[in-house]
Amino acid sequence: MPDVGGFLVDRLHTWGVHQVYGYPGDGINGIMGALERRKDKVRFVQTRHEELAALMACAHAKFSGTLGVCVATSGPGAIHLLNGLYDAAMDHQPVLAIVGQAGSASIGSDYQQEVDLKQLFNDVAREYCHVCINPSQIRHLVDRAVRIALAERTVTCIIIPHDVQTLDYEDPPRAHGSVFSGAGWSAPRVLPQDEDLDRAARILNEGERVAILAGAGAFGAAEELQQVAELLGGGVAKALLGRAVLADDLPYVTGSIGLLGTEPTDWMMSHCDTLLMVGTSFPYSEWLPKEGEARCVQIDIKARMLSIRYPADVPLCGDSRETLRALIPRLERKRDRGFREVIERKVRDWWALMDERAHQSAKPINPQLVFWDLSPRLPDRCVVTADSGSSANWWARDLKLRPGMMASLSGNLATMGPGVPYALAAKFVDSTRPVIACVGDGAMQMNGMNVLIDVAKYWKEWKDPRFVCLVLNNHDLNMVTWEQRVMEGDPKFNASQVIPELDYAQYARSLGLEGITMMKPEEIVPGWERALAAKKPVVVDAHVDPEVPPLPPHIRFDQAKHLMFSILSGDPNRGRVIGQAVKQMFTPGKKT
Ligand SMILES: Cc1ncc(C[n+]2csc(CCOP(=O)(O)OP(=O)(O)O)c2C)c(N)n1
Ligand SMILES: [Mg+2]
Repeated sequence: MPDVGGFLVDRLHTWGVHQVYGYPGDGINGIMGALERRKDKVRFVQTRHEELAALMACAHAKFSGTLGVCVATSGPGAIHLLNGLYDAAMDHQPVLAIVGQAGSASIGSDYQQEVDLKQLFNDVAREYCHVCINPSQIRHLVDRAVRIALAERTVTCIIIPHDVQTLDYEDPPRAHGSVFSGAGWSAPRVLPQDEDLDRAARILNEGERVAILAGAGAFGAAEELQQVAELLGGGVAKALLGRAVLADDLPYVTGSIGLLGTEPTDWMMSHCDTLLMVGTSFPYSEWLPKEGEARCVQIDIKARMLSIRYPADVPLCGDSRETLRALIPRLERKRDRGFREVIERKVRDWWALMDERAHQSAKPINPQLVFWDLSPRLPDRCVVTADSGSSANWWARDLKLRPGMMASLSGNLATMGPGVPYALAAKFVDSTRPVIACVGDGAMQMNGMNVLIDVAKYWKEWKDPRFVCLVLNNHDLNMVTWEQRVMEGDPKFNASQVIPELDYAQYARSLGLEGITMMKPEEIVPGWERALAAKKPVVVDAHVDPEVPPLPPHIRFDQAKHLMFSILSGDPNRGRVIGQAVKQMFTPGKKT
């Protein structure tokens, strides 16, 4: 019989786990030894930091649709995992964290590296977090932690004191109190009741102006969403996590929603009489129709996510694709296509406006132009990640994603630092896909630079070497600078917002990777062509203007007032801020 660590790894393998992300420490030596002896079955991927291991496990789940696993030592290692685990929990990703603990005999003695991990992980892993105190327990701990993570789409945690890891595993005896668990799970087909589908269809058929909002839960239901949008004559907006659910070249796809959203989405939400939400928990209700002004049908696989952002007349608990399939035969094709026609016109106008805004001059480069020029060059099947920061704005608005592409960011936690670890995890999931990470210089200094060390370590094993890390080099924590100006009416606080200068291209070269610097608008297109044809990973260091405002689709009066207040009350960059804001706000856009 193997020891507990060995049984753990074997059981994970039985569950279909082939790689785990992590970092060692003496609190998990028993598990590391077992992984070493089984390295042909389950690969240990060493990351630079435990937070990166957890973020990569989250991205692994996002891009593969399977379980992500991360491993860390007791105390400090376990604590480092937390941010990535919250990212997974809040974006509903199945991730298992396995952490060590002080030896069982010393627990409760304020021992070195002894942290109450059960208490610490009980929140993030609230569906399942347990300590292994008996070798026979490990079997059901693994079976339950994996099944619950997959079935509930959540984070689970197993804590193993380090002496227990090397005790001999024994199957539980046939005796009172023994537990006999088994491995294996496949997703069920979850469908609402027929009468609820009928009620939903009635509302959708009665509506005259239908808006659809799709989120990450609609992934895999593109065909059905298109059919529904066709039948109902509506438009489809996408929450950030649902960025790749439908291609942006469809004429009725209005793009993203919210502060990082588009004008056609905003118009559609404020003029619809019926809202169909599919697999989304987009949090900002102020960007949805006003309560009472639209009737709502919502589809979500998790009942707890129903009717919390907008009161749903018919909340449908079900799988997006299956539920849409069941709805389609109940829907009538709307004869009046007027709403659709306005949406399509607004979508065309919006893209023309994006084109114009991207081509406004800036100092030295308008960040939108970097994304605008990347958009038509995006390789087929690429994965595009973004970070929290202004990169998310331009990623949300200026890239036209095509069918077969994937995209993600930290949606609900909105943590800084996932852009590059997500991108590396995408390569571990499928190295034939080209990958592009779009991150700010703050996020690059926080996490991205560390991950690049791993990129340099692993890239030679990839089937396709294309991996581009775009750094928006603006010497600023720009998103927050704008939030402080617009939401609070405060001027830029240099001590908190300005970040140190660094040559990212040079840094990439020091790791044996390629570095490309974009200093002038004319360098953008040749830079992208070189980056996307490179035979090794590339860092694109784009020197972009921090004073180009990431404007919401329509800037509200109170925000504009705050902005003006901040400008007048001594923002160190007031002259240029006014210039860029005015240019962006009053770009007329081409009307079609
Ligand atoms: C871990 C964490 N710390 C702080 C924040 C708040 N925050 C959100 S965006 C941002 C600025 C990001 O700056 P940078 O990466 O340089 O991107 P930019 O907006 O300048 O393009 C900050 C500080 C956060 N979301 N997560
Ligand atoms: Mg920045």
